[in-house]
Amino acid sequence: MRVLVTGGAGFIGANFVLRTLARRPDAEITVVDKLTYAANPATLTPVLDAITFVKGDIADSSLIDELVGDTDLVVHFAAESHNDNSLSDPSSFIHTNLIGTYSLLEAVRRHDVRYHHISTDEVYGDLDLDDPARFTEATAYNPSSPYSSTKAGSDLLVRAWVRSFGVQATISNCSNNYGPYQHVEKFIPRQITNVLSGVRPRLYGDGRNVRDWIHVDDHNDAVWAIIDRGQIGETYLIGADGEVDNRTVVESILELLGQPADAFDFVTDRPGHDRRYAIDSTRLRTELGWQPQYLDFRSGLSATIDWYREHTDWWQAAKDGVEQKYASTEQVVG
Ligand code: NAD
Ligand code: TDX
Repeated sequence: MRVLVTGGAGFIGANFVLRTLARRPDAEITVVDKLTYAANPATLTPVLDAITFVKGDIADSSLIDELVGDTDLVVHFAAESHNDNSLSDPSSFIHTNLIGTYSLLEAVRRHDVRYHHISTDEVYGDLDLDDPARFTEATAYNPSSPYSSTKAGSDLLVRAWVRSFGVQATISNCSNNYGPYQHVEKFIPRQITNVLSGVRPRLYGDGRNVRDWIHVDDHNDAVWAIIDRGQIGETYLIGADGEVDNRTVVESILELLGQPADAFDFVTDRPGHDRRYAIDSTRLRTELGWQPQYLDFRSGLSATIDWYREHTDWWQAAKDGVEQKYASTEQVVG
């Protein structure tokens, strides 16, 4: 099976490529990636002989038409993915998440190619801390940020291309991923690499916002379950019952790295900061038989800390620039 992976030099896409190479010997992988600031080409260096790598923009419709015409399956990970960046400049989010997805949909439509669309639980907005509800496939879209609104828009494009043009597509909306090869701008790698660099972790607002953590390998196994056994035109929510508040995550990182659990700072809150995400993944589990393998968040976090400690070369080059950018917007408040 020929598989075109968009965004395969980023966090989840690269983990997907590495895991697919290890577990699906029938897959012939081509990666298309623009290599934005978020990509780290070093992740794929050890496997470049086993894949075809194309540097390119998913919004380049002639390049995408050529690549899609030569594949059996598109798995679309490429995106501008960081909420904080979308607040300072949304333009690249419109370009990649909306125009880029449109370009892929038109190509899979022309070539009648199977398409899986990777999306996020953030399209559903947020939940109150004391709300017993969790997101399901039936929850109404209510995105908060430029990032999540462009992801919501891209999901709606997919639904329309399925209904109007018969495109063979599935959609998955996953909760927050953690694991190796995640960019140091994101919460968990930022705090781990802060502590490893002798800098205090930074919590937005009151630190009580809740994210529903899932290991990236569990996410990617669910993606394959949907590709193999999902129903065309359907949406599946991916989550591993991993709700933890941000303060608890930071305290755990500090403890696991042998620091006092209170050695962090509160900084100015993210504008529009979503309070809580929570996924009900019953459909994926009952209809497709998927189960997460990483059941204990603290041990998954510990393994992730070990990975960052052992791979300083992978993240060090990006660290200073990320922290300079954060320093221009955030202030210590407590
Ligand atoms: P990432 O930012 O780490 O990687 C994105 C990749 O896409 C990078 O390699 C980048 O170079 C590439 N890219 C960006 N614009 C491109 C363009 N125009 N053309 C080609 N390539 C381009 O992102 P991630 O965290 O790996 O997220 C992957 C996908 O999963 C995204 O669609 C995101 O919305 C979704 N998602 C992420 C999470 C999470 O917790 N990280 C959770 C749920 C869903
Ligand atoms: O320094 C920080 N301090 C802090 O308290 C950073 C970077 C974040 N935070 C908070 C904000 C969030 O409540 O931590 C939480 C997680 O933040 P991010 O890593 O920026 O993730 P989030 O905004 O939740 O979005 C992530 O999950 C859903 C991904 O970046 C998205 O691509 C995905 O769709």
